[in-house]
Amino acid sequence: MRATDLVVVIWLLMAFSVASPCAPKSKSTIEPKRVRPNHGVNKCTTPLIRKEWRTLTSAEKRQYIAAVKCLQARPPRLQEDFSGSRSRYDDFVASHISQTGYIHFNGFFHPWHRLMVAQYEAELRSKCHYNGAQPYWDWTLDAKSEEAWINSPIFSPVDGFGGNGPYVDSSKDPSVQTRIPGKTGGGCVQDGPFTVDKYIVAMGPGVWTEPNPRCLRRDFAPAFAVSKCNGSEVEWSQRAETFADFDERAQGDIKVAGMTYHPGGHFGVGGELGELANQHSSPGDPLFYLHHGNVDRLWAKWQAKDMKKRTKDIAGPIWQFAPPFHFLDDRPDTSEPVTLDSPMHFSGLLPGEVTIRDAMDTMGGHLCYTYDKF
Ligand SMILES: [Cu+2]
Repeated sequence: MRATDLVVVIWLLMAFSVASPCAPKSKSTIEPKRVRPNHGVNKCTTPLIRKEWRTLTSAEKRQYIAAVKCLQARPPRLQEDFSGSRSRYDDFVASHISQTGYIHFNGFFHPWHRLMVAQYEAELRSKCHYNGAQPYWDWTLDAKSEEAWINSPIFSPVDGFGGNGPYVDSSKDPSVQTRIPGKTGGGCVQDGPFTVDKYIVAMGPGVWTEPNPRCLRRDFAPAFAVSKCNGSEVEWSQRAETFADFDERAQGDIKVAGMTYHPGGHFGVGGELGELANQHSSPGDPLFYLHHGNVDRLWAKWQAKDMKKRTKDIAGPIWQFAPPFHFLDDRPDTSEPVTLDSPMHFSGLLPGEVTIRDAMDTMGGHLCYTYDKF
């Protein structure tokens, strides 16, 4: 076979194996309203509209949380590879854990998390009878003061995700990798729908996907959150002219001083001991999807300023911690950049292979959602 033939064959194989990240995998999961043909002429005419958590009605909030709990009760599909996974919800955690070193502090960060959240949204709908969109958490509304942060409606025990854990002194805990100033909690979540009698974090902390059942912990760091998740931080990142700059501003540094809003949301809730602060196993806290919903919204908002150009603008190294994220001496100091054709891996969470191109437009290709507000 000539090389050109081979290219065509590979292309054809890819074209037919690239399944939609949101595509139902079997008949039982088909959502009549959401299935679109996959012929390259897809028109996303009725996108799901993602809304800010506090604008949902009480009933909508409860429906969303009920759907999350439903996913936490559905059987896993990836347990053969990740023995700790006890539910379909845990499969998402396992996928993130196993991919962590390939999707943070490189060019895959924004597109990978976009598809992960879209898949989660699709499965809440197809497997758990949820008929809304994935909500997001605009933390700038809560980062106005420390009191506002602590009292955010997102932490409501009645129609939210529950609140902080009791204070645990972690100042001498050697397992803490990042010291977060002003942490206030650290123990098991005390109220709401994800207390230990209602929800078990199955894997982690960190890289482990073996069973390690335990409570969900939170460790609010309100002062830190106020300094990282405020409106001017967001505006500064929105002023970036290129994706390279935008992405660098959103991902920030690994040192506290240089952290920006993405780590801001993680550590503002997770502090030193909370699950959301764990780079690997943070999806074990259901708030992960609302935080990343907002991170995704801010990318979409930035893209919306010049759709034509910015849905094709991607940058960043293939390898984690290569420049401009060269924060560790023992990591590569050069790396090829990602391109629209770079494949993204999900450890079996998504059917087939996808590339960065599949994640560039929230209303193109296999994706069909937008946000209520930019
Ligand atoms: Cu992540």
